[in-house]
Amino acid sequence: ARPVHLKDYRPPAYLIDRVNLDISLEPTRTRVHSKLAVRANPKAVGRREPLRLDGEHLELASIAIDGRPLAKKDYKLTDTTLTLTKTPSGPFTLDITTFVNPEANKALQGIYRSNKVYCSQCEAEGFRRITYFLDRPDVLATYTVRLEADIAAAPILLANGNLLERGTLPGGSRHYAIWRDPHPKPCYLFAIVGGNLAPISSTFRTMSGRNVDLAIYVEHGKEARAAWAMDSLKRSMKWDEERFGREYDLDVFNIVAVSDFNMGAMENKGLNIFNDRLILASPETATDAIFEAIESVVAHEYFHNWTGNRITCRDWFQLCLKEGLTVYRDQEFSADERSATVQRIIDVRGLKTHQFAEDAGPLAHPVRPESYIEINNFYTATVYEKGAELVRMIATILGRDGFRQGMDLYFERHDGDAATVDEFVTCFEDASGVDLSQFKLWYSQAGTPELIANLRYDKDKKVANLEVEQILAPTPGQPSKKPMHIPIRLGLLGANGHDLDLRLDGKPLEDGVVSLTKRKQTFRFSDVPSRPVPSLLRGFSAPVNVTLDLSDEDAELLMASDSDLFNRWQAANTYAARTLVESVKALTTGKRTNQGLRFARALGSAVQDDKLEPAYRAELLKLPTQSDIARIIGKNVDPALVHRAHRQLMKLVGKTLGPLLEDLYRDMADRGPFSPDAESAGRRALRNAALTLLAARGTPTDVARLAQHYGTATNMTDRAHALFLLAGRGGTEAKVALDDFYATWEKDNVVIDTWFAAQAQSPLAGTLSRVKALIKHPLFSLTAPNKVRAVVGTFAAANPVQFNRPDGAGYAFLTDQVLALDKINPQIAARMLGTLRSWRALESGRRAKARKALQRIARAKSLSPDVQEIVLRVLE
Ligand code: HT7
Ligand code: ZN
Repeated sequence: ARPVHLKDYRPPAYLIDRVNLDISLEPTRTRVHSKLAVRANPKAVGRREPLRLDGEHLELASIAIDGRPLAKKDYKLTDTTLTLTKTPSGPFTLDITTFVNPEANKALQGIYRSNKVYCSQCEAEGFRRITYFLDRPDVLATYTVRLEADIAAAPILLANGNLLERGTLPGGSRHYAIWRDPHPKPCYLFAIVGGNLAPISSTFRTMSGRNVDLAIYVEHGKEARAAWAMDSLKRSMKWDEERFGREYDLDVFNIVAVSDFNMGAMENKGLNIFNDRLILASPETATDAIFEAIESVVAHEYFHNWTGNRITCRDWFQLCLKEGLTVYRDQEFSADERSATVQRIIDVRGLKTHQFAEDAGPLAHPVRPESYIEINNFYTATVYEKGAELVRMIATILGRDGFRQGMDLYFERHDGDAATVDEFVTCFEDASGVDLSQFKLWYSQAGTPELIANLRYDKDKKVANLEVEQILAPTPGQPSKKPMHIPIRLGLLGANGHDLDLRLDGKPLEDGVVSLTKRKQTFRFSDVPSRPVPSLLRGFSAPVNVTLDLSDEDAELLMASDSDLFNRWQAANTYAARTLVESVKALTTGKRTNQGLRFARALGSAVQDDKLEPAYRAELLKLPTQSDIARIIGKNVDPALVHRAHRQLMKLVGKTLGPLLEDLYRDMADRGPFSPDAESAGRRALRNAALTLLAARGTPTDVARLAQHYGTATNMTDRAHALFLLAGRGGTEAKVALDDFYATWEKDNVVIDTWFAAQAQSPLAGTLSRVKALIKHPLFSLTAPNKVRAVVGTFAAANPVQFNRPDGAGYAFLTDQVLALDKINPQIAARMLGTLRSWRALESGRRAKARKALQRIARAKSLSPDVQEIVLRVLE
């Protein structure tokens, strides 16, 4: 497969204004008849080209232009295209009939069957697996869709838009439904569903007074578990009206939950399709983290209606235009619905673990990539999460009102367009008058900038000079980089821990934001009464790493009293990371360090403050992960030593803060019936964080507490938390809990994934053998992405010590799975392979074994473009 380049973009030579589809659903031979209204694109005049349509895995039955059937000589067919050599010069109608096989479709792109339900997934390029089409996002058409199926197999028939008509066909065993979507859309937003599903229904009254019928379709018997998703949907609709002035635009909004799905969910116009694990929730079956994820993903897909659907992307290089912006919107929604600080901590933690790691390795790419072989490989943390950070930085630079004016202009100017990132940024420039040309480098330059900061205090002049240098390390294909525009929100703390008034170059700095635009720049603060402690990058105002040489005392001051609670947490997290990196060094050299004890005590003082909300205190108690420490160490990493250092520090914190943790464990117990609200979830989170550290001490009392926590849990949050900890310890208690969990949930396709994952994540020596047994388990299947993620994904991405076994058996196992998966579902295979991206940072022994595993994949015959692209980039 050849790469596609952004610089080669050309508008389409033809446009398709209207699409009429008639789809007759059959398990192995579904007939798709499409009628397209085609015309030459006035923006591409002079380019008289043959009409070349995309199509893959299709059986072509017939083609006609303006009702006249085409002979074989009038078109050319390849595995991926259908080219019409002669087309009329004016507008014409193109009729095409194809057949597809949903039952055999295990790649889960196009029309497939999940648990007997017919469903579709078209983003990014799945529509070409349904019919021949111009499968690109800048071809926008209105769709009318007639679906036909067996009534018994598919009593529910859904498509995008509003329902026009439905009825039973002569004979009585089949029926049909006709749906019409009046909003022009690219084909990647097309969707259908046919199946035997149960709805829960509700209505929403929009701000202009229209009633919208809402429904969520799930497996029969699981309707009650969709209530939280419905509640989240209604809150999202309201929030988008209030915060962005965006109203929903159809008479119905449907969501369907299916079991087999390549990603989390899909924003098809008026018919969102979801992975069922992100819809179904009850206190007994779902953790607080899942409740939270459901709320944010339901909101995300809904918000796409304006950012993605009504304004879509010109080409796939502009993916962050819809994804980064929509992630920003869903993060803001969650911040408003829950604790804004805790939400920011969770988002930044995720950004660092996933995106910073991506940026530091061979898969680093700009937020707006310049080329790709397989676009599915670019649905990444960089496009999504870093993309959201870029939008947030624009908001930081322009302020809340300036940002809203820019967004309003974007909606007004581009509604109905297939737009670009440049056009988006121009709206903010035009609305505010601020020049964002240097800022735009964030879209084209990959890598995480490193800020080296230094504060010099002149006590005679009462001046604090903050010198900041930005270092932009090379990334694949980008050896040198230009300085970026980096907004830094900051504060200066006096000796008592209070914020000092900021005067930058003699003028008050009201919002506390400075712009770093040069490679090295000094910010001069005047009237500073005593040597201050800088609190940099408040609220994580830019996705960068900061190096600031703080003494332990300064770090402790920030941890105890920074008025910016995000930075208070950041100080604790940085202190923990520094302590862990030092103890890994100590383990390597055999020297001892006392840093752990000092950190533990400082942490205790910070957590003790009961004016802080429980969810926030829980975040303070969570140490950086082992993969965070590996990323910070950066080279010659021995994951076994990182694991040991991590365990030691957990144990030390558990021992040092024992009485405090025991108090928290007791005081934070649920008081009334379960509620998924943020406050109650925060109390459970704090209690479970205390339990984790207490369990790390490993005394018989601690183990008994853990087993009891499992046995007496009244909700899945507590039960799953204990299950993971027990599975990580092993022994009789683990076996009892795992057996009990299995016996309770073996019939539940969603919940049982927790049982798989808890075992795959165990750091115990026997885990690889267990994982090999799990993939043979009757409930496991390589064709079910959720199962693959629960076992293979958890093992490779969340079990650093066992995946990175020194004998390389973890890598060999992953290789076997990737090669097997590639024949079934290349998208998932490529994702699994991505877990090896940090192999070059490993110590030499493991590095050699990982390289061998990667080379085995690279040598394999007939790899998919998905896996081929990842293996080549990772090995490069
Ligand atoms: N826009 C969607 C991204 C997507 C996807 C979803 C399901 C299966 C395959 C997919 N490929 C791309 C989801 C989103 O970001 O909202
Ligand atoms: Zn999205």
